Amino acid sequence: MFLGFDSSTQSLSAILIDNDRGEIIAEASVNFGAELPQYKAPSGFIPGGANGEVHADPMMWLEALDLVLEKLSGKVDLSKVAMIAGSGQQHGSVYVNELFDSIIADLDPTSSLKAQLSNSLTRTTSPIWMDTSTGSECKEIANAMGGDAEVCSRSGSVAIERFTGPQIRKFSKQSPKSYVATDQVHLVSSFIASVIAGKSLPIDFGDGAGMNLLNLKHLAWDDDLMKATAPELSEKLLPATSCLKPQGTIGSYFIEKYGFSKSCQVCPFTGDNPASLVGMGATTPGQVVISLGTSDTFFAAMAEPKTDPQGFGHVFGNPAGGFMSLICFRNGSLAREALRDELGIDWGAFDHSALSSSKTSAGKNLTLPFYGAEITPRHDFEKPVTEFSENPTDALRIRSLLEGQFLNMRLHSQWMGIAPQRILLTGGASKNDGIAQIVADVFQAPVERLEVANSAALGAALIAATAAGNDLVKLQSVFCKPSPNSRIEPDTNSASAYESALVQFKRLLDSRI
Ligand code: ADP
Ligand code: XUL
Repeated sequence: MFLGFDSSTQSLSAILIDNDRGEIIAEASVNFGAELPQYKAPSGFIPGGANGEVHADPMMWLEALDLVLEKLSGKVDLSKVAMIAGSGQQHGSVYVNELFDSIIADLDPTSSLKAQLSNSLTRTTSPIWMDTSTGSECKEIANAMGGDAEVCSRSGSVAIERFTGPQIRKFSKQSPKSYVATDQVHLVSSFIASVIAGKSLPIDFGDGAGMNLLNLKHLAWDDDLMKATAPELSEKLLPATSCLKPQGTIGSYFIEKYGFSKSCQVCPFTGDNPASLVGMGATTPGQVVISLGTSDTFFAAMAEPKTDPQGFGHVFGNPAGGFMSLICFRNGSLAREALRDELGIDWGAFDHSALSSSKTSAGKNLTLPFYGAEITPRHDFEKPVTEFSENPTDALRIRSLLEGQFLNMRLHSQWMGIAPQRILLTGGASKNDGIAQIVADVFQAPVERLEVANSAALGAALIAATAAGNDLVKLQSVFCKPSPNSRIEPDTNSASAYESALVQFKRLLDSRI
């Protein structure tokens, strides 16, 4: 059996698969806001950060790891797990001191991870992907490198606020003593993987490419980028590797406490988007995935790295080899939730009744769908900007917000030059047929959902199975099946309405940024 974890923005989930039976054996999940309210992070991050800072508490992730394993070991015998892999929300960084490695090597199963690891950090909270506070550090890194084009050609992205390099730079400037005391900088993914393995594990190529530090040509940390980022950074990073390379066996804490076998191995964890690419069965070029999670992302596998001339898109490592392109939109589920809450309705009403009753207004009313700072395009919006040609009823506001989100996605993915033949939809909001219909109509392509909703955790389980010698293509043909009757065809009658809406959307956007 193979176990995959996904430590995302709002939850930690695990999926256990049995390869011989071609089945998911068990799933478990911990929602940070609902189940760990003591961290005062209802959406997984600490609200109210100053100047665009968005941090989360790594102890919350560790407490969730104990909790998810408690749930899972109550359901199944974990001694049959041969390999573990996982994924984490990308870009977030954890700063550990020189005690970390010795603590994780010798964890006491009668105590908790949180109790034993609370003294192992040099920075008590972790900046996560929603953080937009490092504008000046991005400029400094780009200047030191001779411009953004150079940063992009080496790392696959221009220097971006949420990426780990600029975040490390900010920490090294603001808290130089704590930075010097930092023994290693981990990503969310490598931090959790290390705790499970009982030793510090390297960062993988998929997630490492989200740091502005990995040279994509050499698949190794880039000396000049490290120097431009922070002093002695090379000493604080293990050499990057593939998430398909097992790194040794699981720590004794997990054997004794949750019943894993001594021979269970652990792979380096990857990012949630690369893992999702695997879990959606989209690791070969030609398919587009749209993930509607806390962030909305648009991604596709590609053979050669192709960079976004506007600087919003990114190139990450594809766990199956090669690369993937990705665009991330910060105002995803949280923007949809904000309107849903303002209107005081549930998801059912938001999706079904509102969208079916407003069909004739497709593309007629514009919304720039941003409730806060956006990263694609980069701008500090405060609230949505609207331009309605009709009376803004609740139903029209919902339709227009969603159309705005997908028009913005269509506009900013044009550089990839992909005319999607089929869009694979995943993430929390993907189960809604009304939302899926708007995706199909705006892109004029059929939309499919897979049987398994949590594509990142499933992808991680498939990575574990592949690392143990199984064939990924075969695994994907078994585990990544479209859910029956989930296909939504585009309404071709709306094609021209959305062509002109795209032009109008761009005009409105350009007038505000
Ligand atoms: P992440 O992996 O980023 O933590 P998920 O893919 O689990 O996120 O999605 C979580 C989000 O999905 C929540 O913010 C919630 O608003 C949204 N969500 C959950 N259920 C629905 C639904 N039925 N319709 C629309 N959105 C939903
Ligand atoms: C990708 C990004 C987000 C996070 C959280 O660049 O910032 O999608 O991975 O899911």
